[in-house]
Amino acid sequence: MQDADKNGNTNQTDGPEHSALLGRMLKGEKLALAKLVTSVENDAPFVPEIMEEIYPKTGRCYSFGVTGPPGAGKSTLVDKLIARLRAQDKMVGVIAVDPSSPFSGGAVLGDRIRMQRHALDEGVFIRSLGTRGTGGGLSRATGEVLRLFDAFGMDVVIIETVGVGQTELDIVDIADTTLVVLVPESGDTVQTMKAGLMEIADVFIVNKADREGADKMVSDLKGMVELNDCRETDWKVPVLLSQANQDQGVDEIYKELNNHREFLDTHTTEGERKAKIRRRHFLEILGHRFVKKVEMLAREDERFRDYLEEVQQDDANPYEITKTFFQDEEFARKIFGATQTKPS
Ligand SMILES: Nc1nc2c(ncn2[C@@H]2O[C@H](COP(=O)(O)OP(=O)(O)OP(=O)(O)O)[C@@H](O)[C@H]2O)c(=O)[nH]1
Ligand SMILES: [Mg+2]
Repeated sequence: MQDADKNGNTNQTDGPEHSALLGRMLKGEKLALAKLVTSVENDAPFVPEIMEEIYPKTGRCYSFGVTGPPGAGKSTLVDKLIARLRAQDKMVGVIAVDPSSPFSGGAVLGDRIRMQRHALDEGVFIRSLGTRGTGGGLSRATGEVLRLFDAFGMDVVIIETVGVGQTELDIVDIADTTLVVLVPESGDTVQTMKAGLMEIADVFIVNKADREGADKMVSDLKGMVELNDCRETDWKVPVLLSQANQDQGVDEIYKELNNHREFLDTHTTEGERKAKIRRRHFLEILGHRFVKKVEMLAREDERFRDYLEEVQQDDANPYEITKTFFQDEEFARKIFGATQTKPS
């Protein structure tokens, strides 16, 4: 494990180097952007400082998530959508999130991402994110990469996530609009994930229209959407049929994306929406910092080790020990107080 910094704080010696990197990124250098994405992924100690600095430059791009079971055709669809965005001269960033893969960076780009034809396009930046280094904080990392892309000047950021499960639900929460891509074979998924899907989908897509059962799937979903009352919004969730590999039905999907974006702009005030996002960011950052501090204590603090010893005893009660810990002023100071927490 790489522990560049004992305090979970900025490592001073990194200072000039990472601000130079940031400067280069803000000037539009993709290599610098790529390096910063890697830092976010590895949760490098200077990341909070970078984020603080770029935050005022964020909030301009539009983002949408594309989620659905493995092999549904998400990347194929994303590839076609990139082409439409490029035709409008939009600068596009893609984050391909794979909660099941430890790999990141270039490692899985070959197989899973069918967007290579855009890889050499100056106006497209594609990056995959695996779980490695993020320490379970894939959702945090995705949000931070999105903000880096935003500050870099991307007009649109696409977040592709494999699967339909809790991690994906967290991740799609980050995007403005969520497309859920299903295939005629997804019947079981739809049944088990019904409530979850209804909550997250702004647009349903039944891809692989060439397969048997596609029309039935569309009408089933339409029925479910009609009956759905778990969302407080006037947005009517469209259910669209596509055959992404033949570029069929993609224009309609692109149109609905724009409709939803317009809906967001007109139905929630920008201020309201951003206030909500900032509130979520704050809680996320706070939680993450807290966890890092506790991890640091567990590694390095003698007295904290006493707690760890104690909790391992046969008759120990972790709840009771947690209560004692929260009342321990020395640790309150170490966690919330001055930034320098020298191991005792
Ligand atoms: N028959 C058929 N095949 C399609 C269609 N769209 C995509 N495919 C194929 O389905 C396979 C999987 O497509 P991908 O775009 O990689 O699917 P994905 O959802 O991104 O897959 P993962 O990222 O691995 O979860 C590829 O072989 C595509 O060519 C379609 O409409 N019909
Ligand atoms: Mg894919």
